[in-house]
Amino acid sequence: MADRVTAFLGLGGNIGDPAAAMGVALRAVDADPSGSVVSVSSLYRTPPWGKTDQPAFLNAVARIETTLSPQDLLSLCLAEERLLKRVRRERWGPRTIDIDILLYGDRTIDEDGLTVPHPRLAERAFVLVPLAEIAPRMEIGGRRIDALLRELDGSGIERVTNDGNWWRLPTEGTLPGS
Ligand code: A4P
Ligand code: MG
Repeated sequence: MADRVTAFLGLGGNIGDPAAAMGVALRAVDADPSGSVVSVSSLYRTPPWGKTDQPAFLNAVARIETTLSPQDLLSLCLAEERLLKRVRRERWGPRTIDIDILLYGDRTIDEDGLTVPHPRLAERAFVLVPLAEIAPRMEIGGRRIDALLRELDGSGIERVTNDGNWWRLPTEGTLPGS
């Protein structure tokens, strides 16, 4: 059996029912024989970053264990995105669900189509706030998360669940496309 590696996934969405879509994606990752979901952050409502004239996002971060290579983990994430009928439109624009590989063990990967750690990780409060909740002592590029967060504008980020169990329950509402 291949070694299990700890990886962190960032999930977000701002159209349809992103919480339900993220729940479906995380339950699929957990059910896959390649690994399991170890812990998930609370859900956060976050102001849009990059392209700001779009609805607020819901974001969360998950710690997983996986036997997949980084490339195969990306394929699994992209397959989940496709299943959830994400409509790919403008860069940084609205999406039903986006799943990014934030970190894969302590590996640095710079390939066509896969960059790990995620290149904009340290600039994004919508990623670092949920990441800090589940991995407060984590360092990124040799710097602690809390130090990185102090340099970012986290205003408007609002925790909307009490804990990280939201993904286990099928949420009320209609899934995009269902
Ligand atoms: N790719 C390369 N590295 C990775 C990685 N580490 N994880 C490639 C995942 N994918 C990676 O992605 C394009 C390609 O990136 C993938 O096919 C994969 O091969 P995409 O998701 O189609 O492109 P995108 O998401 O439109 O662009 P980009 O730059 O990835 O956008 P982001 O960074 O995902 O940002 N504001 C808030 N508040 N919350 C959000 O979640 N999200 C975005 C999207 C913008 N603003 C946001 C949020
Ligand atoms: Mg992306």
